[in-house]
Amino acid sequence: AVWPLGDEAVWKSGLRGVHTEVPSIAKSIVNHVQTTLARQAYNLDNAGAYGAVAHTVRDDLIINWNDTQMHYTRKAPKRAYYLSLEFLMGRTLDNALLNLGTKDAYKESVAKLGFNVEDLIDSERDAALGNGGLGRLAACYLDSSASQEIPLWGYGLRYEYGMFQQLIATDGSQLEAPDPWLTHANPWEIPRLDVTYDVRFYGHAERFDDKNGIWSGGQEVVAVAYDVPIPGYATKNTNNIRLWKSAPKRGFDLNSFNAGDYERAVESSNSAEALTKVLYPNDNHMVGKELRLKQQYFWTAASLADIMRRFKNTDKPIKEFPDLVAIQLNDTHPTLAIPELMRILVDEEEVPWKDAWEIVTKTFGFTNHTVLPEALERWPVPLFQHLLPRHLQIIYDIDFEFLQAVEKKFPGDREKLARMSLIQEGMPQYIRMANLAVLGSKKVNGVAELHSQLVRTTILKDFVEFYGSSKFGNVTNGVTPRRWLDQCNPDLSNLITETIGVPKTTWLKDLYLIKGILDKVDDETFQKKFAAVKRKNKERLAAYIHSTLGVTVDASAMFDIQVKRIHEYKRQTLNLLGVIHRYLSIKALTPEERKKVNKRVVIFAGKAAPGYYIAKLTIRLIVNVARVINADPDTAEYLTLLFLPDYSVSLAELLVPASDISQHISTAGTEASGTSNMKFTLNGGLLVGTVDGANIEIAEEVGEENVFFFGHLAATVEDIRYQHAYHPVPVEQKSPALARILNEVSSGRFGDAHVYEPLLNTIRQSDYYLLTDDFDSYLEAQKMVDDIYSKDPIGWIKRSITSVACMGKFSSDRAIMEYAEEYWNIERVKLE
Ligand code: B1N
Repeated sequence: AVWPLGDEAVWKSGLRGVHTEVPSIAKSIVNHVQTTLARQAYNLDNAGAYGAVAHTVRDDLIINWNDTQMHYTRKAPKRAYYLSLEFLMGRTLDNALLNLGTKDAYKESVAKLGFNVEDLIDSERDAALGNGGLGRLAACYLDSSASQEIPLWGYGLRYEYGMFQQLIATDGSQLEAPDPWLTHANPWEIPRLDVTYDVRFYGHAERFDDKNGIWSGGQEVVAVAYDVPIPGYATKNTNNIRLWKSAPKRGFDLNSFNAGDYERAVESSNSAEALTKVLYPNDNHMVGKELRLKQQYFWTAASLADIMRRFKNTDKPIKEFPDLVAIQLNDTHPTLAIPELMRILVDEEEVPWKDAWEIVTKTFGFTNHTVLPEALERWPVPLFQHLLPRHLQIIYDIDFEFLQAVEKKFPGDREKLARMSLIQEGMPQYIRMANLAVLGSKKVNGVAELHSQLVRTTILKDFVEFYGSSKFGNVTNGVTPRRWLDQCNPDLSNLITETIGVPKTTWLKDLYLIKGILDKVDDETFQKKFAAVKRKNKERLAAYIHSTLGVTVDASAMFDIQVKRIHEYKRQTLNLLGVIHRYLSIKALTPEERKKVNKRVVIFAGKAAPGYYIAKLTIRLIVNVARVINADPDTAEYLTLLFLPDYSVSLAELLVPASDISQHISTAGTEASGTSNMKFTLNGGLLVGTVDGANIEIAEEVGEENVFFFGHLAATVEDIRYQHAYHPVPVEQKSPALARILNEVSSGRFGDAHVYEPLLNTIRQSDYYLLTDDFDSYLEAQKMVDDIYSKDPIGWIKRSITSVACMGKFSSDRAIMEYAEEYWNIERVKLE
């Protein structure tokens, strides 16, 4: 190609590549201290040094980002877009250095400037733009798309406040503090103040006979783009997450300003900016707030406008849109993209309705992440009508045509029509977002085999009968082995590399290769090295616990970890009641008998949604039980219970490599997949779990004998709930052990007798999550764990090695390639 601008030689002499050598890295860091930060060696602390290093790495990322995006534009391949309201990124510096392959060079450069690179890495604040698994999955998928050279962009919101910070009050209850993560500039984003779109709310909608329409008036808000580069591992390919910030359309209302009404003038600008202020802190639970619906529309409208603009730059006819664009909906949160694309096509591009619907249904894919009824999104029609009047018309038109087709296929089945309609009848009516997402998508998938099966046979059963089963698939979740093995557990990563004789840059992108360590499962030297890595990781965690909680834990004890959002379906209470049982059992032993007890450190962490009363009570009970247990000299040597405050991605990176066992004990059929189960197993921790979500597939891979399963199966849960309702059996009869423990809590043994009654009553009364039914079986599984861990330590190490070796399937690279090949029809586009 001809050089586009000015003197080619001058341009080229100014361009440079990514920093790889110590002198140039050090020089760039000094340069950023001097100019970007306007500081000097005389007043530079760790935070300042972190800033300068981050800016140097940012430059590297931007160089690869530019080259990648230029390459994608030139090649004009089909691209995928991952629409997610959450991207739970955690820290960036360490990950960027490892993916770029420049960590050693940076370490040396930073040392030459008088700093320690690990300290700088630790001074970074997490980007916590997500609640839990769903948001972290999006982050893993972006890492995998870049690493596997798949042309994919993420689209999300640039929340000014991410997930709240969790504090624990003296009485043990959770307090929430805001997370102002952007107060110190964020070096990992590139503001694109020139990339903006106007987004309309409210106003007036007209609809014509051809089902096209006009939407006017109302309020307009501006979406401003911020780009976050996502470096692939051992490749130059660097993908993008585009996050939207809301801004007022005109700084403020000039009329009010001139009239001297300053307050009115800034009011409208405040309401525009409020849109992207804060992440909703609910996991697996819908909150029907207008502001949330506004966030969803603002984000989908801006993203689609941006996608459409990029498509139009290719000069292809609009009917070829699905040949160049695949859009994946991360749960129903972005479902408004379906009527919005219809609106753009029909109202703005003047595409006939039928053709537009064909384009839409070839473009979207929908991933469902939960079957919990309280999490399924439904919006009241009156609210929707007020905010998005044109979209409501479009939804009614889609619904009308769809119901005609259903009636044709299943004549006279009125109940079926009522169940499948986009509109749920009632006062008020509701719009069912999952139904809309199914109608508007080419394919629908769940996130683990059991979950996808439940989706097909329960919440979407009617749709499977209507469309046929080929529209409904499964893509089992995965996690990125870069962050969740190499970065968080470098010693294990190095041990794997030296053992299998394959370069790290190869096996970290083809995780099945770690099977190679299986050859050494009986090798004593290897076993010792493997065990030493685990021990060191436990000591690292023990040091953290000592420095944050002031508690000394014994790293030779078994580390038993349950970390995830606090939710009744995840049954942290089951674990806690098990701990109380353990405590009382140890206490009942003679000092001599106690010496045979398997020592345990039981660790909980996780946040409760601020409005979730029972979840908050659970935290309070854990903290107060811990107080009693940890102060008891009879049991101190054998049992420690801890609640670590403010769980985060960074804290997970410390916990995941340090578990001997971890708990994934949801009532069967409730946890769609789980992803921390994969992380813990990949790092050599064994699972105590129910036959649920991805636990099942992990057991299939590592061998059922290496997973401690317990509890009722998903198929029987419904029947048991029916029994609870119509033939209730008191706890005393079903599980005397459990009844005794509940009574101990009620008696005030752990303080605040009356406070915990509402929590205890969820178990004594309807027991929706089947704690009484699963308790005894849980204790048995835990007994197995104790026996094997204390009586057969070599056997335990072998189980652990075998587990790690068999985790190849759970790389998010495998998952992203399944989406690329089977859902998006997209190929790799490698940047040379
Ligand atoms: O998505 C993860 C799964 O591994 C987990 O099992 C699943 O619970 C989680 C509404 C959700 N499902 N639904 C949500 C989050 C926020 C929100 O506002 C629902 N999160 C999951 C990844 O597939």
